[in-house]
Amino acid sequence: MVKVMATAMALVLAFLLAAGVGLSEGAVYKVGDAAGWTIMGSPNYTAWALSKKFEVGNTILFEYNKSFHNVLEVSKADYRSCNAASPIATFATGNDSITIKTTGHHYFICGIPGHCGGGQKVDIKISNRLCLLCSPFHLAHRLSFRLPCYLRSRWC
Ligand SMILES: [Cu+2]
Repeated sequence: MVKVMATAMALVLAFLLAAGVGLSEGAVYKVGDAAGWTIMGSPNYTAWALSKKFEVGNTILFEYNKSFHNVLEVSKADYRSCNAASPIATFATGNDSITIKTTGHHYFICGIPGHCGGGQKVDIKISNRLCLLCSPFHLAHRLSFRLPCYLRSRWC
């Protein structure tokens, strides 16, 4: 009987973990939230990005008026200098979903002259999921504890 109970609990735990991973992997983050991807009102995309905990498999959604903006994935140097001349990738539909497949920084700017300089740029940073120190916190985060999130952001 004890063994049956243990097996049942293991199954429940496995299910919770799988559900947590699934939710995390499929998460969609709309850049700028309600404001979207714009220069109107000078949204602070740095603060926006810092308020999220991105993970591999997450989707970043850029919504904007394609007559006025676009999305360029660029190198770190081009992100810093707002150089739109040599993008890694270009998106221009006005409704671009970009799934982040690797850890590290992913830099995006608007390629319309003056917009990146005006703040229309965002750095999507994804911590290394294999960080040993943080693994227990990742797990806890999936189970919706808030404090470990804070610890994780400090250490990874
Ligand atoms: Cu723009």
